[in-house]
Amino acid sequence: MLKCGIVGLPLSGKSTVFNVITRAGAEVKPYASGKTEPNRALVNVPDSRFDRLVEIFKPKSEKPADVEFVDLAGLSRDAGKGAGLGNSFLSFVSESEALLHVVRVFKNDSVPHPENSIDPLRDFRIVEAELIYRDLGVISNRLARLDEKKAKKKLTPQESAELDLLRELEAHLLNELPLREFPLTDEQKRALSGFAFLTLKPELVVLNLDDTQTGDVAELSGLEEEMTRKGLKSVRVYGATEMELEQLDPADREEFMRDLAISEPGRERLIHEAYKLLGLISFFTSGTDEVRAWTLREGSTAVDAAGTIHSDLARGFIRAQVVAYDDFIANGASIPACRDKGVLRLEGKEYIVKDGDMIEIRFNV
Ligand SMILES: Nc1nc2c(ncn2[C@@H]2O[C@H](COP(=O)(O)OP(=O)(O)O)[C@@H](O)[C@H]2O)c(=O)[nH]1
Ligand SMILES: [Mg+2]
Repeated sequence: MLKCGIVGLPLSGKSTVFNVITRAGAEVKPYASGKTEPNRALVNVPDSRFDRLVEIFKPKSEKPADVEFVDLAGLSRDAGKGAGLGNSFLSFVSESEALLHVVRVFKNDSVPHPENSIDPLRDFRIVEAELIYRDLGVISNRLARLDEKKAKKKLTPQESAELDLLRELEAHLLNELPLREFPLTDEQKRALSGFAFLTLKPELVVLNLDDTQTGDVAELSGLEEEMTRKGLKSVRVYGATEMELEQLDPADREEFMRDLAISEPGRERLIHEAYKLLGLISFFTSGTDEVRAWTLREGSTAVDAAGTIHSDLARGFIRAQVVAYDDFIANGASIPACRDKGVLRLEGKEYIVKDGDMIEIRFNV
């Protein structure tokens, strides 16, 4: 199950954004609570291709792809050094595969700001620094243990390599840079995966605006430059307004969206961006029993796809019958027509699955 954690300063609008995405109705309030247990909700990934396949096959059951969103308690200055909720909060972040970082841009005198002024760049840097401190802590614990061992006996070659790499990463973090800005090989990334470094996770910045803040927003100039420098992507959300929007009926909602010049509701925009950010693709299994969308990481093989459905399908994998959704639709949603045209293919284990593939696994166990 894919998990996306929402981080940000207290009162930046994290629960509001969570509600926009999930319609879960989590509590939203103008004061910081001492709550540590996060709000969680599963969200279906909106996909018009899936909807069309359901219309075509009229299956007995249907299941879209889903992502879990976790709304965490606010991260304050010095959390990484153990202040406030500190470590209990950070343990929830480490179980997320991607981060949505909510930054307050909106002005609202009835909502206090923990730093007492609206300054998105400063707020962004406070939270980034806390994530960096936490990763530094993880590294120094591990380095201490490796050093202790080294004092007693010789380290294995892997341990020596690990020690050297961790020292470099430590120096990098001490320059206040996240690990995602450190050049790591795929092999090194794999070796480090057990540490669940927070600053290595893909991150999407969510700019939470008032509905008066459209076009060029003066408050954003510094932060937008910083994100460009860091190669981070951002989405603009009118948190409070879009939360209300989710409660309107569709016609009113569309009018509202036109006024704000937003083409896709915040909910779908955020889910789609998170999905892209994570390098995720969908493939489909379809028939009259069930139409289902499945989530895979880009670059996964046909066997990985089989294993996502069921471990037996991966174990007894023979071949995958594949047709691209677009080809299927272009050929009148007819499998025999796809076969005649040669767009229905049989693929082996090593086939790299593409977004929108419709797949049927042939297997034998
Ligand atoms: N004006 C305005 N107020 C907002 C916006 N987003 C959140 N708020 C208000 O800010 C307060 C804190 O929001 P909440 O989502 O609970 O923040 P959290 O502490 O980060 O979870 C609430 O009173 C919200 O109604 C926004 O986009 N505009
Ligand atoms: Mg909250």
